[in-house]
Amino acid sequence: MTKKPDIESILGATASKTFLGLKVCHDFDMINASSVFIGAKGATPYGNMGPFCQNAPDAIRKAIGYMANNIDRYNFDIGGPIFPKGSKPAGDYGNLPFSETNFSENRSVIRATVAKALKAGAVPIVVGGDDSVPIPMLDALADTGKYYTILQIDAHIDWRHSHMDEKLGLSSNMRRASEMAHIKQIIQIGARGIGSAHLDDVQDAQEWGAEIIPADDVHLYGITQIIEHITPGANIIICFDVDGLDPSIVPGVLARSPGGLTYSQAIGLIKGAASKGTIAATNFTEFLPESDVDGIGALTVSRVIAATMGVIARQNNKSK
Ligand SMILES: [Mn+2]
Repeated sequence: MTKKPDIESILGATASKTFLGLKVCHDFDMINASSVFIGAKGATPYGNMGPFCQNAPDAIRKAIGYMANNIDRYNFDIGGPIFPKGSKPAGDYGNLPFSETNFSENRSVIRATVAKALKAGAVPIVVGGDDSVPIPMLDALADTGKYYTILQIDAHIDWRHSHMDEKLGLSSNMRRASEMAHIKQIIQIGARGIGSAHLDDVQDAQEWGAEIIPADDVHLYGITQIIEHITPGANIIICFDVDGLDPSIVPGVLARSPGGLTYSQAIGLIKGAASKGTIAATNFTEFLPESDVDGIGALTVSRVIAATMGVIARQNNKSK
């Protein structure tokens, strides 16, 4: 038997409990962070499913632990160190408390924490939980008085009125977003195969004005045309369901669906968004560590988040 070489020790890895070894960042010091990783185990899980993505935040932190000691090295995904000289680094808020019975409390905690981050000027990066998590995050953005464009990356459009008698569940987040006065534009990227949507859900989405770009079109025409859809100067919310990525790079999802986005397309969309407007909030949901294969999905998602932090740190510099 051959032993796997320990690449982590070659890279100088040390055990880190926070994402990328970032400083723990609580309410009062979010002001010193360009963005903040907020771990969420869930919000409004469907009754028979439970909080199936509750272990995502810790699995994602662990997957990028090997980079914690090398955070100042050149990251070719974003053309420089993650946090360039003069920029504010990101922080890690830890995991929010989660109740398996009191879903309204889960939503309140997410909403309040996102609101605190926004007030401090740190872009919230809400990580973990199923796709019900974005709903309270989006709610919190109403308080800013600004208007927003949502860039949703997902294999599913999530336009169900309700599912399993639950209106605030994972299949309804874009429907709920469309009902919020502060959401002016929704661009949905990566849909493929069969999801929760019926024909009338797709028709409602299109009637509202949601721009649906199926994964096939992303592969055929590239991401440039999608970035052109973003209103110039927009405040952008990236709602990233990691099943939008191809299951070959993120096998740790509930329902693997072939034909998903590549890593480069995802990074390109995030960089493209920041070039067109300002990223105001993000979430990364639906990662299911128990279905992952050899940690490849946790690694992919953690790398997308690290690149996103770098993109956000740069946009903060730009605006000053
Ligand atoms: Mn999905």
